[in-house]
Amino acid sequence: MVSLRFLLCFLFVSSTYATIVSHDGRAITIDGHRRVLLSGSIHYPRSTPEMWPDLIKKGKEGGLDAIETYVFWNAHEPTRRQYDFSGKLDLIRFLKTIQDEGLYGVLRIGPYACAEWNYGGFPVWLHNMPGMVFRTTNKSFMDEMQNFTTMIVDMVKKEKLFASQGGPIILAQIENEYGNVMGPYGESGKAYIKWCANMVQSLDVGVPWIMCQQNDAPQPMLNTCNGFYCDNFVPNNPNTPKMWTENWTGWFKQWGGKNPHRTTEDVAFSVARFFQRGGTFNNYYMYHGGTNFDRTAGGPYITTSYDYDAPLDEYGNLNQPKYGHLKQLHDVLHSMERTLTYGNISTIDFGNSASATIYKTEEGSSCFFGNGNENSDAKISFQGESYVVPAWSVTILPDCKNEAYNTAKITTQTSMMVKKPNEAEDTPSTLKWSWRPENVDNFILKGKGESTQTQLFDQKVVTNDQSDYLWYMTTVKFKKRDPFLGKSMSLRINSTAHVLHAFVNGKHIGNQHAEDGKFNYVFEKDVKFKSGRNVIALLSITVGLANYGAFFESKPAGITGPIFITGRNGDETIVKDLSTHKWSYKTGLNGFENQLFRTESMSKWSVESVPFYRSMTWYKATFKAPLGNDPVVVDLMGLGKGTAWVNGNNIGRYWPAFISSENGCDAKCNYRGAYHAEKCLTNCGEPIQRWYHVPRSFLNAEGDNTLVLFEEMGGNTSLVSFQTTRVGSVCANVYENKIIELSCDRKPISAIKFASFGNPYGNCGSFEKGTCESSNNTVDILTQECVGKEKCSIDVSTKKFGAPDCSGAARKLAVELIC
Ligand SMILES: *[C@@H]1O[C@H](CO)[C@@H](O)[C@H](O)[C@H]1NC(C)=O
Ligand SMILES: *[C@@H]1O[C@H](CO)[C@@H](O)[C@H](O)[C@H]1NC(C)=O
Ligand SMILES: *[C@@H]1O[C@H](CO)[C@@H](O)[C@H](O)[C@H]1NC(C)=O
Ligand SMILES: *[C@@H]1O[C@H](CO)[C@@H](O)[C@H](O)[C@H]1NC(C)=O
Ligand SMILES: *[C@@H]1O[C@H](CO)[C@@H](O)[C@H](O)[C@H]1NC(C)=O
Ligand SMILES: *[C@@H]1O[C@H](CO)[C@@H](O)[C@H](O)[C@H]1NC(C)=O
Ligand SMILES: CC(=O)N[C@H]1CO[C@H](CO)[C@@H](O)[C@@H]1O
Repeated sequence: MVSLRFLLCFLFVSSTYATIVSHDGRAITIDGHRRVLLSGSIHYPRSTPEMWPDLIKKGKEGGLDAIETYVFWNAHEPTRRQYDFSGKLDLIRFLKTIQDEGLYGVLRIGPYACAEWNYGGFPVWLHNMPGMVFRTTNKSFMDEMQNFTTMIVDMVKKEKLFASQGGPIILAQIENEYGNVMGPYGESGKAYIKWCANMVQSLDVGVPWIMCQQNDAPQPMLNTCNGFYCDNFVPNNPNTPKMWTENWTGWFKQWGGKNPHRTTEDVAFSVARFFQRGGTFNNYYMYHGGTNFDRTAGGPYITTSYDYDAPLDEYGNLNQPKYGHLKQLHDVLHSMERTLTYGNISTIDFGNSASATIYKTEEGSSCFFGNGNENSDAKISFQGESYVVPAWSVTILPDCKNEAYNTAKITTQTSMMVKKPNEAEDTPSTLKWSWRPENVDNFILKGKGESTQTQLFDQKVVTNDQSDYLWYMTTVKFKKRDPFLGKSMSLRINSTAHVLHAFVNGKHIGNQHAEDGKFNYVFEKDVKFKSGRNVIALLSITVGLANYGAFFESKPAGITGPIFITGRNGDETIVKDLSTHKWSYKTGLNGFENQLFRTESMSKWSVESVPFYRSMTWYKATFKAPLGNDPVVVDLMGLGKGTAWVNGNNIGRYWPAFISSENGCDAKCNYRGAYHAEKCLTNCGEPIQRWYHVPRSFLNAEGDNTLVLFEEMGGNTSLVSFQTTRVGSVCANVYENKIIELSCDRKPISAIKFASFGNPYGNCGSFEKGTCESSNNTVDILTQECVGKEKCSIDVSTKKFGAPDCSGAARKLAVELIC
């Protein structure tokens, strides 16, 4: 083992040496050796280049072998043949950072990414090319896909980043989860997959290509599994190893929704079971989710935070215990690499969903005891010993005798994160604001845009997705004696606008958006029209374009109609169809065009009578960067919906006014049983996202910083404040004969809040003493060993804490310490 690792390190530093990556039916092989590979997804545009080294280093320390990323076509080619690889989009720099840490890379070029990314990663100009159909044998599509894929491969080759050239990339991916949606594409879909395979084979990258969720992946493409569990997955070829390219560590968030959590025990269970059943490559989706800055969130309605409940949180802090519990699992799996990849496999079925899997080589054996029963613990007798495997867990015994790891027994600390106020000097308790109105008069009073058509267009077609905003405007004339006038009338719009604001003759008559996961709704409001000319101005706002499903590129966005005015005259309903009226269009808003968000913007702002709850309003404030290195967030509670910038950097859309419903958070979170979307929800009755990440590199450490908000719906800026996020307290609750590491993540431990050795109960933040407890002063022992230090390692034993009589039951140490 040691010599193999040493050899690999050597290969990394001397980058002129090629690494031979191949596979057999058992595993990916690197220079002829079968490997157990643990990989984690980190998408480079969802953090900043300044954050990358720390994130990747934490991945390595967490026991990962590889970092995986998609490539985001629409970010790199926002306009056809005009490319952007700067800043967060510097793919090569990201791959070199992976290389510098000595990790492998998995490059999922796609170029379809899905990934809750705007339009799944496809540029909207591509959709707007004549006759375009995505992801099938459409020549225009294939030409563009080949052009982009080839360009990426060429860039990566030029920097010698494929393992075959001595670089870190051991695997590449083409297409993405196509098998899940391919039915509706019929025969063309099948032909398209063959074309994809041939196309990438011709690019000659020297490492294997994977196609995830693609049962018909042609050889030599490796088909792999994505999902919450992949233990039952069988590759489509005996020569393809069992690989899991997306193991969902959590789930994403949607505006108006609830915060999903996937328990640490269940993620560990799914991975251990996958390896128990012969898996050898696992990638966590996500390992660090990060942030959907700017307009990159997919959708519709996906939030700016892409935290994903991943092992590293949105800001790059360790999400404990998930990070540490998985690190221990990785260490155990790596220690068994040889038996797992070369051993003969035999299984014993104990019934009731309990089983043992034995990997046997000449040198020794390794065992997994799995219990898939969600209610009862399994008592297993094996080679003269007896073991208890808790419900919904896997025990790993690297020597088939001693339990080294159980997925349900967490011996890693739980970290409770807190937000701290900005303690920078001269920071007033509330920000001082200036403001300006967004000038909408031309549109809402005059109905004047840039182009006219006698048709309602899909928003993508008009805007090319250069903006979230599109005005649809028309005029309606009523003669004095028109039967409509004087009747109660309403404006009725069938809308697929993610958010719609409607104005009649300059008056805002309402706004609306879809709810409960639907895409469309009917907007209907009573309106008073006047005789003569009336202006109807509709502002349609996208909140992330759809990113998933067969033919998702044609899912409508904007106002596709029909639009009616209805009036009632006695029993008679009169309907006026406006759908084929002359519609005037205007993409974007003035404030965006004039770049009011730029620090150097010369526009006039007023400090007088800063308004509350005024729609279409720009706000600006200056602030000092919080001291230290802790990640910075801005609390936008009190605002409606809009966009925020810090020093001209777009930190994403915000929408704290969209409150989730009250129900669904009551059930106690039980890790036992398969994960599903309604499990372990939090934040019912609250906004899904209140805090927005401001990466340190967006801030001036010295001097002033500028926050600009564009508020669409109307909000109250009184509570807006900058804060830092860090570990506030740390808890552990472990059985005796374990060693527990406690750490405040590079900060000194300041006090012990609770400690008891015996049978304490409760959860982090609310531990209570039980009926038995050591009479030794546990708090004093821990104070001595931990307080003032950045970390301490506690041997949880009767030797240290005494031996209270807990009626024969195993003793536990519960501790909560303050950072
Ligand atoms: C596909 O691409 C070709 C360009 O070669 C185009 O002319 C054709 O209309 C496209 N659409 C369909 C549905 O085939
Ligand atoms: C992509 O297409 C452009 C023409 O639009 C061409 O100049 C370029 O060489 C193509 N790139 C690749 C890698 O095929
Ligand atoms: C593994 O199986 C092969 C083929 O059955 C056998 O020859 C070999 O001895 C086995 N190895 C061990 C360690 O049991
Ligand atoms: C408009 O929406 C209503 C309500 O959902 C629906 O019944 C009606 O069929 C829609 N009309 C069209 C033309 O889509
Ligand atoms: C704005 O919010 C603050 C803090 O919650 C509150 O005290 C104040 O009354 C609000 N202002 C208005 C006009 O509602
Ligand atoms: C207290 O702990 C010490 C070890 O530090 C041990 O020797 C002693 O027996 C313990 N006392 C009690 C009452 O448990
Ligand atoms: C392969 C797999 O498990 N796919 C699942 C991914 O998650 C979605 C949503 O939970 C399921 O519908 C899929 O079946």
